[in-house]
Amino acid sequence: MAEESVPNGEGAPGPAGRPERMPPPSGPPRALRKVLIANRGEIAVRILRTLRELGIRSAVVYSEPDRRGLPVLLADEAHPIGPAPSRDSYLRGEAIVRLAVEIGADAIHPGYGFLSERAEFARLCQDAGLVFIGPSAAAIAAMGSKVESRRLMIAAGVPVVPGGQEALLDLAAAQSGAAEIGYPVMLKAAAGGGGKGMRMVARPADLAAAYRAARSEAAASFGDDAVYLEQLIVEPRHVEIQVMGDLYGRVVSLGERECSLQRRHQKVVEEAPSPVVTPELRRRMGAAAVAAAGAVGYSNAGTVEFLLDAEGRFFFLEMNTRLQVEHAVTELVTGIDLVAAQIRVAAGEPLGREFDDVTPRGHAIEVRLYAEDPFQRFAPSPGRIEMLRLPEGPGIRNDSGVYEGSEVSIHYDPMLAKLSVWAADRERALARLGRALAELRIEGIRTTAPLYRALLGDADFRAGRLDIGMLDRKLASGELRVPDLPLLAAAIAHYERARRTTAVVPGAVGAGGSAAGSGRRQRWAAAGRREAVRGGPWS
Ligand code: MV4
Repeated sequence: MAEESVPNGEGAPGPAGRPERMPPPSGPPRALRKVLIANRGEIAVRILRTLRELGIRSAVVYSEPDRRGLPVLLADEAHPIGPAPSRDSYLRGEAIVRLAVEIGADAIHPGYGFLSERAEFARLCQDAGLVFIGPSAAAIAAMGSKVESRRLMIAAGVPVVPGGQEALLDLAAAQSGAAEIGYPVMLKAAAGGGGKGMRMVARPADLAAAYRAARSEAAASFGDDAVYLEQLIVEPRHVEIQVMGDLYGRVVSLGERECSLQRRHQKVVEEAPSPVVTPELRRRMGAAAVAAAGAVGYSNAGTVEFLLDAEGRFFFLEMNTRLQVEHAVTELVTGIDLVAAQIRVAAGEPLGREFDDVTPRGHAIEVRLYAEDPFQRFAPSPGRIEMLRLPEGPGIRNDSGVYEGSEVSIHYDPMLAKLSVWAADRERALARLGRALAELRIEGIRTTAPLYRALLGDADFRAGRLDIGMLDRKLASGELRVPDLPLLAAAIAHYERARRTTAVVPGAVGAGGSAAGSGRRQRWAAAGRREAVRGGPWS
């Protein structure tokens, strides 16, 4: 895979036109002895783990409700940064930079979300003499604007979705533009991505209303109401390429992640490799991602998002200029510690030999555990985690930001933990995920774990037949029934109490209930019965 911006030959130019072995922009490698993590939850814990392995001292900031959080327990130092609202705590860029200087930190790791993709924050760090563990402020800014990044990608020869290169001046421009592209089209905010200010338009009669809606949503989300047009790609997959770049102009691809399983723009399951990406397609997408990164002089970890259509065509969507939630599946199939690589390249080390020829090995699947109730339309489920048993054993990785006794507040992202599995192939990874989910128990709050148990019984998911709309369609149609086990368990318990005194033997029903002839409902009933016997709520 190892698509590189700089061939190994002497003095070959990279796509950014810079010579190989360019001197680092800020002097020789700088030893990082202490790193401040400007984040919380599982990603703060993830970064802490690598810092300790590298022998680097760690510091975290925490908000008031996070004072007993897992990062505070695990870090070498923890510093209060303000009350619950993010803007008064984790988003206080200047205060965080000041603190870092005060405590003698050499660098700041922003994690994901919060300050991670704010070019001004990267600049603030640099101006204070701190290493920002991420790309340059210029690269963040260039990829932050959709129309700007599209223009750069077209110039770099990266395939983008057919459509306009300019923000639309008015409705008339939208009408002529849409007619030229051909319906259905997509209106998108020029300033930012992530699905905000985005409107699908099926036919000319719907354009005016969609145009107005997209503009006002773009204004509300980005403070900029400019929108532009793209052709709608129908039922594509979301496949993204992990890249890593050093400060000397070398960028490599670490292969793809399949992220099509999303619920309302929230990823829920990610895997590597994609079930449909061949080595040849991996090479082409990797080369496109490396060209995309090269076009903005990218360094550090980044992700290039593509839509992949049913004919195998792929189109650049946007570049995420940070470490992503789902980086773990790439780590599992490449054996590379992405956080360690981020720290090394930020310190000025060139990418090492392990980046020379990266080929995915085996198959990894990650599910995100959200504190949301899948039985109540994914309503937030805050509270105290009364009991927590995470799965263990072969091929399992937990990235959790919580422990038994943790209070889950409503102030932040509801993602508590990620459960990842690795196995030699996809079939075995699915089996391992099933086993892991069977071991998992969380009491006190509801989580999305039952959704993943249900997905494992879905023929399309098992076959790798995915697209970006699949999960929302299946949830809406009732085809993917998230079994209402708490109700079922309560009903069975009531029934048992009411009608008899003989003890129910838990062992009488097998896990998964695979006896011939037993239908799905019976299996769930069996599971519900076991649970009712134990008396615990469902995790
Ligand atoms: C699209 C698209 C179809 N056609 N653009 C959604 C979030 C933003 N990053 C881009 N998105 C999309 N852009 C065209 N021309 C479909 C989506 C889309 C999507 C993309 C990736 C992952 C999940 C998605 C869910 C709905 C829509």
